[in-house]
Amino acid sequence: MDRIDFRSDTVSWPTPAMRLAMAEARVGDDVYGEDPTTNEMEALAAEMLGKEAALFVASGTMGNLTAILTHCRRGDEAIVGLDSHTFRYEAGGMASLGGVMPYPLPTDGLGRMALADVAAAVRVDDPHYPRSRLILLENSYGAKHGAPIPAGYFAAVRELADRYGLRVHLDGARYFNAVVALGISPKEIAGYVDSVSFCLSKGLCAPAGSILVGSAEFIHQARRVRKVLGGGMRQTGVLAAAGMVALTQMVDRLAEDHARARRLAWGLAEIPGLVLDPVLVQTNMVFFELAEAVTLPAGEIVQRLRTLANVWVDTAGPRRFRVVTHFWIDDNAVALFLETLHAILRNG
Ligand code: TLP
Repeated sequence: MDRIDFRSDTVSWPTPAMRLAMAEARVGDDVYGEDPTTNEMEALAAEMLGKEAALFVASGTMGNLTAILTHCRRGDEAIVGLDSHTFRYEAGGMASLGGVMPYPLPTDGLGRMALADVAAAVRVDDPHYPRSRLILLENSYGAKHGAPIPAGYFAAVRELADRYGLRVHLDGARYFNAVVALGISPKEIAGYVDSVSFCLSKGLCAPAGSILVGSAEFIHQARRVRKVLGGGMRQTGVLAAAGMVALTQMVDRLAEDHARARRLAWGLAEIPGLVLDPVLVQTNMVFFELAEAVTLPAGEIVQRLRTLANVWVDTAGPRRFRVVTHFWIDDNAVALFLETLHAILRNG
């Protein structure tokens, strides 16, 4: 990469193996169901998560929206974390395009809605209310330091959903980060939810795309919804070739990103003026804050890191930062970031 970019794992470039695979990809028209590489990737994704079928979509946002519009009718309600990506950062798509009403609930330190809150949010059948239809979950949970939520929570939500006749969709943008961190099979959590969408273009490094998995009937319906959203993309084999590399070569190595994020967090904790709890870092995200004594504005720190070392980080609040590790962040990048930030804070 041409910079040291910690702003997100979305910034990761395709790997050399991906570029090669893309150049040689066999392609066809995917709207006709004839793109061999896309078909191969969808079959592999479904198999990895233990679901019947899969659908390639353009982005994580499209994966979640396609799932919501497939599960819900207009006037249905989706119970969702107040700080989840789907509620906060997907432009209100479920409401604006689907007529689906979100019912946001607070989440705990790992990003879990309390089961009692979820149960209390379920509507009785009354013409005053929307119809409760869907529970939306996220794993790993971005707003809670990328926490990997253990499988037991999903088992409990499944039980609750079955009790009330609700569907469950998981925004698994970083699903493989979660399962690698938890040391479990990708089939386990997926087994408790009706659908999962996960991203190829974050830590897995593909240039674009996400995959939605679920039952054969669900994916059959989702294919129509994707078409409505303008997501019938023709020769997607070029992208799916990178996706195949992502699924076969890039999953296990996420553990390296997590270990590097932990080392980075412990390094930050040693710098005077920064506040964080490195123990919270379980996947590839590190959040930290400026101590009260620091007078330099966060925006100035961001600028100086760029100017001095071509290191790019993002703020996540007036005195808060988020840094994310990925394939293109190596130990030298971490060391340069720590050194430069230390110097900036020391010099004031
Ligand atoms: N997240 C991006 C930004 O939008 C914040 C990032 O840099 O983290 N679910 C989750 C949990 C996500 O973090 C994201 C992207 C999405 C869905 C949406 O994926 P895309 O960007 O592919 O639509």
